[in-house]
Amino acid sequence: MKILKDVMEQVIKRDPNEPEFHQAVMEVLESLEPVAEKHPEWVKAGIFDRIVEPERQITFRVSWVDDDGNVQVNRGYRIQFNSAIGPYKGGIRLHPSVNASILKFLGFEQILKNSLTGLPMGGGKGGSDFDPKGKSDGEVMRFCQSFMTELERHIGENTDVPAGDIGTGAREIGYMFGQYKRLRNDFTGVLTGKGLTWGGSLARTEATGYGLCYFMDEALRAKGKSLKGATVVISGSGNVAIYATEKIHQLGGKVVALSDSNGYIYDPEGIKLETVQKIKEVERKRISEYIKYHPKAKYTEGCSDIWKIKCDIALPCATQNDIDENSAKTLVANGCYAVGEGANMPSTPEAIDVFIKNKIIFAPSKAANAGGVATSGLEMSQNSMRYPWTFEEVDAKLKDIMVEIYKAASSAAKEYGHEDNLVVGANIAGFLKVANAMYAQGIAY
Ligand code: NDP
Ligand code: 2IT
Repeated sequence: MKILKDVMEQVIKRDPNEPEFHQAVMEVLESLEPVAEKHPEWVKAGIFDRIVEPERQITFRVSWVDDDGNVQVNRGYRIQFNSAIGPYKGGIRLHPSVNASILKFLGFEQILKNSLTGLPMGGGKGGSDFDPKGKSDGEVMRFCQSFMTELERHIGENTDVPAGDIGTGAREIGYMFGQYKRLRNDFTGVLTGKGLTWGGSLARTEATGYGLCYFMDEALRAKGKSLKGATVVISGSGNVAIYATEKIHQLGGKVVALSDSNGYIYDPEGIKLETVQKIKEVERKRISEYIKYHPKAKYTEGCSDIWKIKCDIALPCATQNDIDENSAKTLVANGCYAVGEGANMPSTPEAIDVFIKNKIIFAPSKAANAGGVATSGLEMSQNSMRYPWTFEEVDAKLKDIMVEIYKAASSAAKEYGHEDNLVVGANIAGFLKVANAMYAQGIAY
């Protein structure tokens, strides 16, 4: 459709050096063609032109002093992408690869993901090219404090509520929250993923991984399949991968491989999660350590060959563009029948084509990993009420939300003529609510 092609061209022209952002926008715009045809009033009101441009993009200097007394300078970002249905909401990524392209792709995806949760949250994302790996606790603390010294003025419980992402876990959220409170003298739910004794929600730590499994459980059931007895390969060994592994095991599947950016472990008897948690959550070491505890398991340098391991279900839970066309073909050739994206945009567009053409049950990230931000939304509710729910209450709500997201995505796919295509379904279902709100609120912003 010409209008959507024009929007895409404008995006590329405006920021020619942002390939990840282009990739995310292209996929969504392609899905939205039938919506644009049905809603000429949205085309006329420039909804498509406006949704691809962040409402506000903040870049700032983060200077801090390392343990040797040297001054270090990083770049901080916050992309406040869309506030049509609620305050900006999305994680903070701390990784040396962070740049505007990556954070804009993540912020853009977050708009539709947050809409899919059914909770009132707009889309945003932030981060820095700071690498927490190998830094002391003191260095991480000083970085986080400096980062928040600037970010503080741009966020707030009704404005923008950041959370964790790659490199930002409970430790970093703690240091950032402490600094926010110090500067503002205000104890509010300005961040999610907080500690349980200071406003955090039970089950937030587990939520993304658990939610992914609840979504897959539902998607598999709809096709007469089940997680029970399934062999599962998961990439990554961070927050999402760990709790996806835990839930897969609870639901009767077997996870046989995990990775980090250096390599992967293969344990055909099933990954021993306590060992992974000790290595990753307590000691902050590399996944290669696993074979010291379980010598029958195998470690391989380099992470991309993990997709050569024969499996029924693949759950990429590390980072973007982790599964390319060749890996997708290998997975399919080895009999894999379902792929659930725990990470954001872990499959390249060519890989997605392979999955769709081969009728693989393909659960796209903005639907499948929405459990994390959904539970952040539940943390915000509990903060507003000043009343915490039990683990069981939060977990039950998370499960309901994931089932509803599956239903919304699969029925939108069917309604718009793409039955079983959850990529199209999730994009449309997420978009409709945001477009309606933008239209109702008029043109500015
Ligand atoms: P963590 O920092 O806890 O773990 C990240 C994992 O991915 C690590 O094992 C890391 O390995 C690996 N990884 C990161 N970058 C690369 C890379 N460039 N190449 C290979 N491996 C890499 O992050 P999370 O588990 O929180 O996040 C994982 C994914 O899930 C991300 O895409 C994130 O955006 C997404 N996500 C997270 C949510 C959350 O609630 N935390 C919610 C929804 C999505 P290494 O240690 O070697 O870097
Ligand atoms: O990508 C994501 O959805 C997250 N990193 C979680 C964001 C959040 O606000 O909980």
